[in-house]
Amino acid sequence: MITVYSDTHRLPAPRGEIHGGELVTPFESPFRADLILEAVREAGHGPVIEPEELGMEAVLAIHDADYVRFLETAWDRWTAEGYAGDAIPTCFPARRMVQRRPEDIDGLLGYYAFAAETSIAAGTWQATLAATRCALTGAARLQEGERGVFALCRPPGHHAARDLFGGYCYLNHAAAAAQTLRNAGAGRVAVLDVDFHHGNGTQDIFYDCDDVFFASIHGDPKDAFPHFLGFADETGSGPGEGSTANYPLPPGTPYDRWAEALDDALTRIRASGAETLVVSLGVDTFEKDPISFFKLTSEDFTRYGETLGRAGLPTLFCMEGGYGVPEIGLNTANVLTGFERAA
Ligand code: Q9C
Ligand code: ZN
Repeated sequence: MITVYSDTHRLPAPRGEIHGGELVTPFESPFRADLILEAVREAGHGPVIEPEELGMEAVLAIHDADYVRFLETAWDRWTAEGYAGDAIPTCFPARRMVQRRPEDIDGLLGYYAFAAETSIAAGTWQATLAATRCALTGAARLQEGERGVFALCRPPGHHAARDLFGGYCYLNHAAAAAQTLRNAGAGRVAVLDVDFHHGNGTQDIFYDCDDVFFASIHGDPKDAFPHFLGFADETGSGPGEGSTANYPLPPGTPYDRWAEALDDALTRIRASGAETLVVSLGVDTFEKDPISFFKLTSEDFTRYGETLGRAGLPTLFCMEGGYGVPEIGLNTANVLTGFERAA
């Protein structure tokens, strides 16, 4: 399987993440992509290709233009204030406050963030744009007839909404690819989000849209990030009513229970008439993931890769989460290997 990857992910990234009241080394670190690249190479998933230098059209199709300009300029504006650390949002437009775009960088950070663990640093913009280009290049290969492509996106994307960053995400790579495939006449497109966390950004982008079906299997938001979206009664709105399916699952969920949700999601995706599949592939469902609570084993990733292969759709995998342990490489490669075996 072709892997799309850019070294740009390595540019100076946030040094700290607020976690348990401390500023710790971010869980979302360059080391993740190194492990994953090494494992997919070892499993024979090549060639590894560079993303194309694409324009901004696909990004602006799913993100607000002022938000994109903010992301592009935030670090320079932050350092111009004389601040020495990462750009971290600290004040948010909460209930009963005015939802008006501020002028200053501290205000803008809070306006465009939905969580404070995700800071902005020197290379954040370049890295996230390169990650979107990995997904878009993968989408182009799919249109040329590839059966499956892996976009090794870093930082991840599925928490980024039209005009919000957070959950280690700034631009939504899977959503940009899905919209691009849709515009290119791919028929209906489905996004299946198997990251441990709910794909709140992707859901938000397609919530009122009936030609992109969105399904997410994730830790119940009553116990897990992003806390404020991803409940089972969120099913879409307007023309998109019925085009969103959420499967919130409790702490300790083992593979069998998780796989039942996957089967149901795939049944819904088939019924939607989707002709192309974009998978938001997070491997933080692993039993040893440091910030999650499902119990999948490394073999389970192969098993569900096979299930995805049997679904029979051209499939673009976009890397999302998975943290802390060396197995994130193997688990990712296992999904792709299972897919290719069954496809
Ligand atoms: N202090 C993705 O997997 N923080 N994002 C959780 C830990 C945010 C995960 C709380 C987790 C975001 C793409
Ligand atoms: Zn996640």
